[in-house]
Amino acid sequence: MIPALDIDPFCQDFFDDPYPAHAAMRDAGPVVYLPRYGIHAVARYDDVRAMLMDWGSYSSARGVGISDFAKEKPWRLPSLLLETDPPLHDRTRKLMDKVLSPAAVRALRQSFAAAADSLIDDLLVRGSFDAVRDLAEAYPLTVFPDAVGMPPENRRFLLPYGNMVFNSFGPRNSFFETAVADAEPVLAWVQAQSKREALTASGFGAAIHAATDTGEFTTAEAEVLVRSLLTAGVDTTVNGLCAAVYCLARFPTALEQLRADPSLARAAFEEAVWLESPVQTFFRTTTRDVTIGDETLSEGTKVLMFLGAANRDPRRWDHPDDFDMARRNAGHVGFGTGIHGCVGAVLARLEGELVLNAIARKVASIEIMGEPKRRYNNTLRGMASLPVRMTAAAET
Ligand code: OVM
Repeated sequence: MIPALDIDPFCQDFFDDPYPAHAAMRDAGPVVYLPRYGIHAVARYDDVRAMLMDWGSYSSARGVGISDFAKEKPWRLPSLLLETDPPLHDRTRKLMDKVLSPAAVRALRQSFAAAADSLIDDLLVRGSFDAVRDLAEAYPLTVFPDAVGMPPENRRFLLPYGNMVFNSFGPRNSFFETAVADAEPVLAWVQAQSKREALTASGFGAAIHAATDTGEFTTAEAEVLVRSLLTAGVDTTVNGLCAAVYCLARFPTALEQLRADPSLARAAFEEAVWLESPVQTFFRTTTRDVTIGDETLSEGTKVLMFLGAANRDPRRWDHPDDFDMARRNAGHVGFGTGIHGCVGAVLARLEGELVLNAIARKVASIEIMGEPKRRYNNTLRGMASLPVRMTAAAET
C-alpha cells in the first residue's frame, strides 16, 4: 500500500514552513500519494535522484507541472528544453550547452564582477535597503539581460513572467490566478524580446539565433529557446541570491568566515542553493509501469519530485538544516541532475560567487531590520522582501 498523506504542497501554510511536511513524506515511504491532487510524490534523496537520472521511465514531455499535456492543453507553448525528452531534447540541449558553455560564461566575469562591486558599494552608501528588491533582484536584472543582449526597456517584466511560469507548474490555485491576472502585456513583451531583431548581435540570444543560419534550427525553435533563457534565467538566480544573503544574515559566523576568506564565496552560494532549494519541485510522468521501493506505479502517472526535501534528507546529509560552507554538498539536487540538470548553473554560480565575493571584501555586518516576507509561488522558494542594514568594512 502506498501511504496517502493529507498534505497540500501548494498552499500558504505549506510554503510558510514546508519542513515538517517534507519530513512526514520522507518518513512515510519512498513514494507517497497526495489524494488532494491525485498525484504521487517522492521526497527522499535517493528516490528523487534516481528519478532525475531515469528520463526513459520518467518523462518530461508530458509537462513538468501537475498538468498532463497528454490530457490538457499546455498553458503556454511547451519549452523545447524543459518539457521534452530525447531525441528532441538532445538536439536543443546541445545547442544551449554550447551557448552557455564555461568559456562563454568566463568571458562575462570582468563585467559581472564590476557590476557586483558597484552594486554593493551603492548599497553600502544607502545602508538600509530591501535585500530582495535592491540586491537579489537588482543584480540579475542588470547583468543577465545584458548578457542575453536585450534592450534596457521593461526588463523588470522578466520577474512577473518568471512568477507566472513557475506558478503554472502547480494547480490552478489563487497563486497562479493572481500571477496571470495581467499577463497579456508581459506575454507579448516576452514574445517580442525572443525575436532575433530584438537582440544585440553579440549576446546569448544572438548565439541561439545563429543556429538558424545553418538550417539546424528553425526561427520558431530559436525563439522558443530564447524564451527559455528569459523564463529560467532571472527568478531562479534572484531566489538563490536572496537565500544566500538570508543565510549570511542569520549565520553571522558564516559571514565572518567569508570575510576572512573571500574565496569561500562560491561555496557559500552553493550551500545556500543546497539549503534553500530555490526550485523546490518538478513533476515527471511515468512512461511505463515502474517500481519504487515495493510499490508499483502504472504508466501515465504524475510524480512530484521534492528537490528541497531531498536536499534536507537526514538519510543523506549530516545536520541538514545548517548553513555550513565547509560541507561537502556535491551531489545535491538544487540544480537538478541528469539530462535536465540546470543548463544555466555555470552562469548562476558566477553571479552568486561575484556578489558574495563583493560582500566578503566590502561588508562588515548584515542585520535583519524587519519581518522578512515570503513570496508564495507553486515552484519557487523565495522572499518578497527582506529589510536589512549593511555596514561597510574598514578600508584596507
Ligand atoms: C524553459 C524553462 C522554464 C522554467 C524553468 C526552467 C528551471 C526552464 O522555458 O525552458 O528550468
